[in-house]
Amino acid sequence: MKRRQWRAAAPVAAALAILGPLGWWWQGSLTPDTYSVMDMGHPDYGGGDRTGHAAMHHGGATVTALTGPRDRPADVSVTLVARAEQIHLPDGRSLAGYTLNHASPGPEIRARQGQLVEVRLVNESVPDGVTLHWHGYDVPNAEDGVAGVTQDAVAPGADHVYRFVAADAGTYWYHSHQVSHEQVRLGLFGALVVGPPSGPPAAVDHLALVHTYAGRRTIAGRSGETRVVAASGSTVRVRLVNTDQGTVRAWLSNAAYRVVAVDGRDTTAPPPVTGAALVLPAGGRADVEFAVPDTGGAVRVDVGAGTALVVGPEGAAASATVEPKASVDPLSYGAPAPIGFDPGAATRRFEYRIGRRPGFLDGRPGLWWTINGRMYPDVPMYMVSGGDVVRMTIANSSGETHPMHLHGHHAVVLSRNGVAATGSPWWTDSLEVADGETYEIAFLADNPGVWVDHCHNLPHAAEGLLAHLAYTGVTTPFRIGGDGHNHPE
Ligand SMILES: [Cu+2]
Repeated sequence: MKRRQWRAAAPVAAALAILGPLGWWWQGSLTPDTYSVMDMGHPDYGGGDRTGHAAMHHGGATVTALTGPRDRPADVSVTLVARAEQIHLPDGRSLAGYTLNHASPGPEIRARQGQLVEVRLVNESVPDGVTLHWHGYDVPNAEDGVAGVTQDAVAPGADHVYRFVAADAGTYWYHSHQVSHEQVRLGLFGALVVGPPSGPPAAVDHLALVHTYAGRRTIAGRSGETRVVAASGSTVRVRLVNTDQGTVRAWLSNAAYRVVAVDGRDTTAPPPVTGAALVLPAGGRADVEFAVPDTGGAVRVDVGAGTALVVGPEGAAASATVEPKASVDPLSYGAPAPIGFDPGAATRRFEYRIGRRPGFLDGRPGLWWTINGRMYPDVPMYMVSGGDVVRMTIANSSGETHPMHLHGHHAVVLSRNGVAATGSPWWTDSLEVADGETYEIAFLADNPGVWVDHCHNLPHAAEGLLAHLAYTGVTTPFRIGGDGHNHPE
């Protein structure tokens, strides 16, 4: 090649040297139109037994067999009809979104511990299809409601029946897990509250579903103040549920309060709190208990943005206080108690390290989340067997906070940034992991299936911040995309 020709060719060669690998990188990021989450990423056995792996590929159990009771009569029976239509909020606003039985939030489902809950979901007019996931409720896998993993999305005109025993008391919620980053924000959710098996309910037991509709924070669809009537001196339980994508801080004025439950689990010996707010991660719940003053005033429960409950006798006033800077720290709140297993005897140890880097996600360039240095769909498949004691380190160096949500299990927090938990056992299903934080958690693998383990800032999940926990020998016949049009995130 002559010198001049070489001069002309050099920039082309240089461009190819850059574009070639970039093209390869781009192409490698493309996900197929349809795939099974079982074929996604790479199995991680966490140092434990691998024997179930062969079973997984040679006809083990499928998630469809892991249902709640099919024959037992239902104690609580609810039909929820999903529609795409105008939401008419109690605070007078209207917006285009999704409803359940013509309302958002959808109906509150109340049950008692031990009852069989049956919910028939009918999709009348949601074009993308819908599902119901029981957030924080450790249902059998087939009832978990994740499109493409535990069922197909329910198409317009179709229905689907969920059945499960209300084994645990506490405060939970339900929401669609099909195109969830859009459907939850636009209204497809409601509360699930399970009370003790018998006995009278608390004098005042008030549900407070916090949700932001069209930029305005509400409690049960109402912005500003909502009055809750309660007699002077009475004890009140407020069940706070954060259905938003970001953290909510709640605080009380005119009363001390106790945090009596976190993520559906009662705390042990909760001390009274004053001058500190309660942090609710996205998807998280907390029950607070307090006494209405016997001097005639009311208690104000603020959830930020000027939205609050005012709890007290008719007409009683409660002046607002400024949001406290301090927060209740569940790591040291309350008194220790047995957790029922020994995290020191772990049979699997996993890492879930969240980062961020430039790359392509399904062909789209951007700054994307990584799990253990790799990007979706090249993420770990955490493999466990029934009976395993599992430890997981969740570390976040991504620059943003992530409320991490493992389906089907409650985990207990062992430590944060190397500091051991010393309070009431901190059972959680929605754990805020802030940038720079490292949590060590443990759980018992006692609910076979294929479970999503994802960020509940739902747009983050749609951007690939999700992985799965799978039991050896269990597989799913459902597929992402494809004929079922399953797009869970
Ligand atoms: Cu996130």
